Amino acid sequence: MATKPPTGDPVQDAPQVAAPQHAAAGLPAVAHSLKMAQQQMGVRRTALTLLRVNQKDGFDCPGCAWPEPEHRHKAEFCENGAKAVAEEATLRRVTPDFFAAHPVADLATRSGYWLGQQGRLTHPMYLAEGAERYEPVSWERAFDIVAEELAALSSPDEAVFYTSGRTSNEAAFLYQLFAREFGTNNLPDCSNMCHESSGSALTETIGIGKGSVSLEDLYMSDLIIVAGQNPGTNHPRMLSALEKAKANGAKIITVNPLPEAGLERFKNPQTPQGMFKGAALTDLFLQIRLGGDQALFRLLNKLILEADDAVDDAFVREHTHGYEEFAEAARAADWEETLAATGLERSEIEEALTLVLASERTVVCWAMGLTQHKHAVPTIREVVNFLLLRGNIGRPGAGVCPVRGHSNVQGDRTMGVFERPAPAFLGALEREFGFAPPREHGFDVVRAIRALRDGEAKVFFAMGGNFVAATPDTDVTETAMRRAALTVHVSTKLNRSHAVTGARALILPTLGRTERDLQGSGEQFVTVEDSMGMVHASRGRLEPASRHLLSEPAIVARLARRVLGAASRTPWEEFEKDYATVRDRIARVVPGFEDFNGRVESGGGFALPHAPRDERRFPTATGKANFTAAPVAYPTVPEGRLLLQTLRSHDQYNTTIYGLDDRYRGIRNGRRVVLVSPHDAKALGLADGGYVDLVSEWSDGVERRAPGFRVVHYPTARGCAAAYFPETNVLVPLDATADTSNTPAAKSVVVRLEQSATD
Ligand SMILES: Nc1nc2c(c(=O)[nH]1)N[C@H]1C(S)=C(S)[C@@H](COP(=O)(O)OP(=O)(O)OC[C@H]3O[C@@H](n4cnc5c(=O)[nH]c(N)nc54)[C@H](O)[C@@H]3O)O[C@H]1N2
Ligand SMILES: Nc1nc2c(c(=O)[nH]1)N[C@H]1C(S)=C(S)[C@@H](COP(=O)(O)OP(=O)(O)OC[C@H]3O[C@@H](n4cnc5c(=O)[nH]c(N)nc54)[C@H](O)[C@@H]3O)O[C@H]1N2
Ligand SMILES: [Mo]
Repeated sequence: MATKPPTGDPVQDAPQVAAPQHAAAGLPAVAHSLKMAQQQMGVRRTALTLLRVNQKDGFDCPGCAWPEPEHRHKAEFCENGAKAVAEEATLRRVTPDFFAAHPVADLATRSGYWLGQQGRLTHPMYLAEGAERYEPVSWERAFDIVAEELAALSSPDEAVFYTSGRTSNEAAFLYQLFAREFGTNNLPDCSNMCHESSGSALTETIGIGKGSVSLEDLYMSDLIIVAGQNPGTNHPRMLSALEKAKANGAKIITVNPLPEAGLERFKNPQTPQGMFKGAALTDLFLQIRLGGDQALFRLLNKLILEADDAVDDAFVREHTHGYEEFAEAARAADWEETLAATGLERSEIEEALTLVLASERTVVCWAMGLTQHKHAVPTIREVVNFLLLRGNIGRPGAGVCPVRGHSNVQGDRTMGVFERPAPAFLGALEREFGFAPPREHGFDVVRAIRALRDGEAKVFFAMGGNFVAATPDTDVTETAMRRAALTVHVSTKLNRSHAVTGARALILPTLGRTERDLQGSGEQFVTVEDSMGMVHASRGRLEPASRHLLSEPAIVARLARRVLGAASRTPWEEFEKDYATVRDRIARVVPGFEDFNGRVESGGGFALPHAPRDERRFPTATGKANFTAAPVAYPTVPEGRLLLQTLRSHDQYNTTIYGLDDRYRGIRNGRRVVLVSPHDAKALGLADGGYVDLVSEWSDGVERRAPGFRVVHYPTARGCAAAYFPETNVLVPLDATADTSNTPAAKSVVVRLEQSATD
């Protein structure tokens, strides 16, 4: 039977290791994605479903936020998009019988992989206080339970409303509206763990926390720097854009501690020649130490300042602020210190400089390798300095390109899912809906965990995601979650957060992107915003996984009616019936969405305004683009220790595990591996194939331990190690966060590797 989930658990984690690969995609990727899809969906459904991904009349891929090109292929998805779709459109089901057979204590012993493989949730389920099992519950009763617990709070700020980044614009807008009418800005989201550092750095320096380039800009650029990102796995369709840019003459510099296969060579499965030979992508690979990026860009900035005619003086004069102070700091950059911080050779940085100076149009792309460090915000500000110096913002072929993760994480923020909303946004809500939204800032992810831990928050509600597995310091977080009076998860699939609950818990099953959404006024579509600020419609076609599912907008609307009652003048019923009425309100509240319905229905979608990109206008406090001059920082690691980054394998989507392989890195059938450079391994006496415990050392003196990882000798930068999350989240201290953005520093954990007792 194609659609049967695996039975054994713990699933055998027995890593087999081969040499890493040097090219991504090609035939194996196509074969791999079809195999996974057919295991979940069968052959016919696989064909029907995958052809609708990212088409104008189809649904937006629930994978990453990479934009769709103007000329779409018949198959506008990638291997990992196919896996994301299969995971949602699976024919496997988690029914009330399943919950009867598996007490919560049993679910808590299962791996995330096993939980996810059981299939789609079909019924609202309730775990009563003291009960051992979830039991089916009606939607009415479920909303009553939430209302009861919310009413029992001594302040609305004792409730936390989390959002993951798959939620549509319509659902996100209603959700934040409900939270604020209820009375709190406690709206943490996955962005707090993701690109918050980008948002913080960009808002301060260019006035808007979003990227400034389109796909066309990438195609037109002379130089693309890809820093701290692994697109071969996490944004595979980006490789097509890089290939096209290369064909147009662009150079690519890759800055990464790991040689990632996708950036070395791309075998485009959509072209016959690409399938076999493929295109080399990276021209210069800078194998940097973890956290060395700010130092690298600072030195490049010094070298630009010292080169003849390299600074765009007119741009600097007309459009920027803070140049003098920045230039003084940059001139003080030190070669020796930079080489130590980055682990690079002088000649490599000189080679990079040559490419930088030869480029008239430069784009810098980045993702979690830059955002998840203590000094992430100054690092990204330094990237901005680098681009400003040569006028590389607000003209074709140039700009900042933070590559977003979840498919609508950017849209959720645009819709107001933010614990620190702008006063102008709150003002617009107040005018439109006639209530006074709370003005005080709410909890972000890390603060929400502290509040739960300290008994200051008592109700935790999640619109998607897998909070306890995605967040840092697993033991602390799980203990905190268990202190809650009520935990509620609106989910498509079973995950660990359903097994680590408050005194009472609810699972509210919801429609996925791929599914038909029928409401009172007929069939609905939703909208999303991609990583480049393009908004477009998404329409599911599949029969819903169960007739008991409600859509996310319907869940919020019904909950709001039940909780807010007659006090609310918001037409929740109408919103549920017809999402176009939600878009009419968005059009009046959120700048850039004028005539939202008209523009989104006419096909293709539209681009949101972006002042720096469109008119070289910088809506910052100074009215200019701001140079900044933070001191250079980089992690230092005590003798005998390594700096660990926690990252994604090829077969996972955040906490959703598709399989146990990481094909490009040569790892199969296991996830408990730690990649260490052969030099470090030798110095530390760690044989390839030996087993170690990872022990994290942090200033609070607590030793956090993740046992039983197979050592893999791997060509990573010296002094650095890598292992997959969520298994390693137990090692990331809750208080180890980025300055300003408060993002967990998941890419720089100081660890000691101890021989496992069982080795
Ligand atoms: N298939 C799939 N697609 C996904 C996801 C997924 O899990 N699976 N997740 C989605 C989400 S939410 C996100 S945010 C994105 C994440 O996309 P990525 O940011 O690509 O994800 P990571 O696996 O965390 O990889 C981080 C990369 O940065 C490098 N790196 C780490 N530290 C440093 C550093 O200090 N400096 C530099 N220069 N490089 C560094 C790592 O070696 C690695 O190549 O992907 C999205 N797309
Ligand atoms: N150590 C470490 N930790 C990290 C990271 C790291 O690099 N290292 N990366 C961080 C990043 S970048 C991110 S974005 C976070 C991700 O954090 P989250 O977004 O919270 O986690 P996901 O694993 O993406 O959530 C998966 C769950 O979402 C639910 N789901 C899927 N689709 C839908 C839908 O359409 N609607 C609803 N309601 N639910 C749905 C399913 O139940 C599934 O189990 O993790 C962060 N954690
Ligand atoms: Mo993310």
